[in-house]
Amino acid sequence: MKVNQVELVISAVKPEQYPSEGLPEFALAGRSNVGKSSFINKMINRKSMARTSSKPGKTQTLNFYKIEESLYFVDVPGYGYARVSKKEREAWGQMIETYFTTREDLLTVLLIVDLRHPPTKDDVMMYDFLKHYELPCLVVATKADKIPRGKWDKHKKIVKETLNLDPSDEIVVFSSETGLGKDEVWNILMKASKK
Ligand SMILES: Nc1nc2c(ncn2[C@@H]2O[C@H](COP(=O)(O)OP(=O)(O)OP(=O)(O)O)[C@@H](O)[C@H]2O)c(=O)[nH]1
Ligand SMILES: [Mg+2]
Repeated sequence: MKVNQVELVISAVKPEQYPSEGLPEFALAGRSNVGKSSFINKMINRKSMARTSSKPGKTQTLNFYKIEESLYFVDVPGYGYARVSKKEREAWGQMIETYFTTREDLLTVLLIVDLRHPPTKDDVMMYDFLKHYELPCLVVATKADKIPRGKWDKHKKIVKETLNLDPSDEIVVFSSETGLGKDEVWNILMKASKK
């Protein structure tokens, strides 16, 4: 998909603030600093529409990006960032759980993991949480540019095995640096939004 028009509609913390147009929605989930915001930027051809940072914990709210008046990407704060207080972690959990479990417009959750390393315990928990709520899921294994091409398949297999990936869930090797996997992800999302 060629993206020209993108708008940050709202940074929400509670359901009353979610957009109400009923457009198909795709949410990002993943560890803090894994590359969720960078993924969005690559998908929409913008350098810094979704704010990124080399420090974890950049994204703190549910950020609803409207794309071409036809769908939303929702950037979600990452998990597994050790330097947040217990109280903040609880608030995060509440916000995420409410969003993922009640949002009817949510079509697919894109679980972003780091292709270089086996998924963490938190990644596995997140995946199990999504399966528990029967949320359709696409795994995006990003930062592929950081390892040699010859190792991609081996690492992809480790990601699948560690998550115990359901055969019905797809996984795409991705790079926000090079754009690898971008067309494949768009194809999957377009298919999902036509169902
Ligand atoms: N080489 C490379 N670097 C990447 C890639 N994706 C993200 N990064 C870098 O990883 C860091 C974190 O990226 P973000 O997109 O801010 O990560 P995030 O998941 O949104 O982080 P939080 O908002 O803190 O949860 C930044 O320094 C990015 O430039 C990638 O595909 N390749
Ligand atoms: Mg972010």
